[in-house]
Amino acid sequence: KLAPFPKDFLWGAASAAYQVEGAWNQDGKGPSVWDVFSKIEGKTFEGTNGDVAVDHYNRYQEDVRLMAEMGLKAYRFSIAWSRILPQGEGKVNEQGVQFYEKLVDELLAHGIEPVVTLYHWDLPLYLQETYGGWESRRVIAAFKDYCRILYQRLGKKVRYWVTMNEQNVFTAMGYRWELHPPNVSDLKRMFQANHHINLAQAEAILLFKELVPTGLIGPSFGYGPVYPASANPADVLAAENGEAFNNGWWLDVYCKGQYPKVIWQYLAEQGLTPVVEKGDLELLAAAKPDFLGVNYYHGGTVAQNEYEQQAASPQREKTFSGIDPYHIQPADEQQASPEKALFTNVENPYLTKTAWNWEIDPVGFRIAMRRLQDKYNLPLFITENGLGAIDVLTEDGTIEDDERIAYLQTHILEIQKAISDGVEIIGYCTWSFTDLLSWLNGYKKRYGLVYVNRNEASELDLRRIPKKSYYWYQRVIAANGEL
Ligand code: BGP
Repeated sequence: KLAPFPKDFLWGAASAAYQVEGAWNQDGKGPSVWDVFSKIEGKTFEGTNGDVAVDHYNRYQEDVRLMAEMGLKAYRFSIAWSRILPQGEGKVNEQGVQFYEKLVDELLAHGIEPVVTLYHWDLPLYLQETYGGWESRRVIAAFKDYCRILYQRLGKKVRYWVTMNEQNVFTAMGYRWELHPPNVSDLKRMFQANHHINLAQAEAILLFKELVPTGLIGPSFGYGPVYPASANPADVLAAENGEAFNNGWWLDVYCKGQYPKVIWQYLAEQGLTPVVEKGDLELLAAAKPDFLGVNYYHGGTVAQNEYEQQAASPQREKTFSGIDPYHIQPADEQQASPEKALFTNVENPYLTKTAWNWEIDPVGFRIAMRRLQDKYNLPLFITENGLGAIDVLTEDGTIEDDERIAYLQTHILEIQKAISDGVEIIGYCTWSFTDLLSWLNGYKKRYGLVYVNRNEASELDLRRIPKKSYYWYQRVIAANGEL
């Protein structure tokens, strides 16, 4: 028999500023790296960008009303750094701060717990252009100052805070695959920027403990368990390497304050380890998160490098639809891959896939929750999980997204199983509340419980229409997860 969900379980939904807000230059907002990157030809799906997105900035009241009607208990959103500080540092833009104050008040007035993400990838452009973004230590200090403003202004009202969203994804996409800003392919630079992001996060956590003693803070990590392709011990070892390289490289730093030795050693041999200054490791060790935010979509399967399946595995194309942000390794790039000797990514024959080629793996979700709790011993907050699909608005005005319902249902059941296994879970935010901009797939790949009418050519009325999944999730919340 399964244990019930805790009474105060936070049934939520999530979003990120650049993906929903629009209003890209309204009320004093400065440009972010995404405002520029999305306009580079060929970088985003059909040239889509977040200038308007779903205009949440101007329609937040309507959105919160829809959340309240659904019974949502928590809403995770991110703050656009360049709304608060148009240049990322220096003068505060009052109007930007006030927008988030109003949003938080609106949520609280409707009994919805705000969950604030400090950094969901939209670095102020000025910091990139002036200092070189995360490659500069100067940006660590700027991030700390930005956090201070938010802690001071929102710290009394907001209890849950997320530091970095998917550091593993945005560093790889930005510094390895040239698929995100800063549009670089340079592993040495990637590992250096990554180290600075770790330090920025540690500073943000320490400052938080000082200024918001009643709150809870942690990172949101894009976690996927790594499976061995077979019971061959060499494959099992490869899977352990995969766990350390794909996950431990960040999680060990967050939770244990140290880089995993196996990977450090391996990167050192290739001259890829970051420059670590005096005091850095002490800082990392001192900053302990209160919870671990988990974004779960899928895991990965690996084999020892020489595994014969390597030859048989279909080549992955670097197309918009085939992107797997966690472990993309287009065949042509495997040559230059630093993990080449550690493991080889292979297909998993047991799993089906979404229209975007992402594996559907609810059991992997339970494995993830158990593994993370055992390894890091922190409460978990599921900060993202959901299905990207092509949703169709029918002539009678409904959206029958049964596929999404099935996806969410199977994943929520695994949460209940994990709770029954003894894992402590604070809440679950489905990705996403409304439809929104998918970084590389524009508005075609939809995740929302609420449809937004945004079909580029013809209509841009941005009407909100609850999907079938909205009413389904409403019932789930009302029943506290008893499906
Ligand atoms: C996560 C990001 C989200 C969201 C989601 C879906 O990696 O944190 O911001 O975009 O993935 O990804 P996509 O839009 O690429 O399908």
